[in-house]
Amino acid sequence: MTENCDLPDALIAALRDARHVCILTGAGVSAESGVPTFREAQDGLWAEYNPQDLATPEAFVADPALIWRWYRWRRETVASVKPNPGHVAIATLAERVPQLTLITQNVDNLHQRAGSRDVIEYHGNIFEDRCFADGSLRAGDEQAAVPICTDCGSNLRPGVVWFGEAIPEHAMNQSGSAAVDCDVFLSIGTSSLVYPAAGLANLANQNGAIVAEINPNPTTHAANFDFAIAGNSGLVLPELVDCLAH
Ligand code: BV8
Repeated sequence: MTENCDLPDALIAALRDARHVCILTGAGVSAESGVPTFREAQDGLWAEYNPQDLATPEAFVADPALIWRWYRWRRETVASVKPNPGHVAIATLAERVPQLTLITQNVDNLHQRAGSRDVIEYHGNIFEDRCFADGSLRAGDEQAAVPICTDCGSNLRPGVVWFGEAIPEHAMNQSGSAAVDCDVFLSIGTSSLVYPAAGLANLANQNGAIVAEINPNPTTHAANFDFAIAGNSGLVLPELVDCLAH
């Protein structure tokens, strides 16, 4: 640790020398904005449901109105919060390194609202409506219990990737290329339980990148990383940007 910087010297040096930094974020980065993480128990009305059971095409087919109520509740929650210093630090970091690729598992649009550009939305975006039949982007009737595709009459669905569904091809390809090419890979605010996203850090590591995780609760992957920084992203990331500046 150098003076005024509590982060590992070797990590800061690797970031200073990096040509290409790749960042993968998960729900933990949005936690400090007040968005419950994916695995935290949901409050109130939704406490009886497991998100993993709701975020599936089968659940939607079985009860589209229930799934729309869940996503509209989540949309309201996310629309009512603001990006936190962790989101802002990632947007700032993109201006401080030659190339930064940001891959997010989050569907909440908070990185974009913090100023990040070219965000790879690995699991889609909760604010998009798509035709259930062909996946095309549509503008749904917000008052309808289950909005209908005006083109083909199918139900509309939220524009997220559900369990059992393939990652959008462009997101998959761009993320894989960035993981292979990057010099430093930061895995931030994710339990690293959901694949194929959780495999990206290992892919980067196999291709010679320095890999670090930032999470108050070390994950099962922590031992495989070069650095496991136990801390909240809203505190660690602004400090990381500050350390780089000095
Ligand atoms: C697919 C959108 C195949 C919906 C989500 C092996 C290989 C491939 C697939 C699989 C495999 N094994 C199993 C699978 C299937 C499955 C899977 O991974 N299951 C898991 C549960 C084992 N994967 C899939 O189904 C994927 N699709 O593989 O398709 C295929 C191929 C071809 C054709 C057809 C099919 C699709 C997965 C996408 C699911 N959709 N979200 C929605 O949001 O409603 S995933 C969902 O979980 C969210 O996106 C979330 O981001 C994501 C991951 O969770 P995390 O972000 O990590 O959040 P979590 O709550 O778990 O953890 C938060 C962390 O933050 C914690 O560690 C906590 O300590 C930390 N934290 C808290 N506070 C802070 C903090 N960190 C920093 N600072 C803080 N302040």
